[in-house]
Amino acid sequence: MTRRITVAIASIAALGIASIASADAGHSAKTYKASLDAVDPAATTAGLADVVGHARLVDAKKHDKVALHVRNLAPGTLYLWHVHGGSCAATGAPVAGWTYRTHDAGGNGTLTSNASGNANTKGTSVTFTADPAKRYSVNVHVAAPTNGVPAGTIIACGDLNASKASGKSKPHGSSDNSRRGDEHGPNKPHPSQAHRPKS
Ligand SMILES: [Cu+2]
Repeated sequence: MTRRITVAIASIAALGIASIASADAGHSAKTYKASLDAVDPAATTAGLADVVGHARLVDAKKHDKVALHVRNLAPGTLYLWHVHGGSCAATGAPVAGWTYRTHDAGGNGTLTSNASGNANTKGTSVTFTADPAKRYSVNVHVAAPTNGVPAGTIIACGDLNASKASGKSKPHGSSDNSRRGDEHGPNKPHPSQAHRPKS
């Protein structure tokens, strides 16, 4: 008797968790961020040991978007990039359904650095829905053989992690004007978060 009750309670609890998770996934936009770092030894061999970047992905109901910023690339050079399934440590295939602002005939995102070695680009999707059970990452590949590193080799990668700050999206040059007087500026982290005591 006792055992049966325990089982019933356990399954109710499991159902509750499952329905909360799925209701949440179908609702508001979620933001994911990635910090890209060099993937060695390929990056160093390619002369890109200091490559860094960041990506921001918004998984909305329909208008999903991803923005990528990369620094310390070779000047004026074409690279490839994607949103991938899997983490940087266990990279899967590029996620289908993304349309990159510039791309090659195969649909690979293309990224061209400026004279300073910086590059910015973005992509959109109407079908992307992050599976909470899966990992995603953003990476950059050399498009051409570089110092013996074969074309297509990943030289920078960052794992996408859900952002705690997904509620406060920052629209282009609007509402922040009201905070101009704040000497710390609108983008500084909140001090109370930085000094949280260790537990
Ligand atoms: Cu890729």
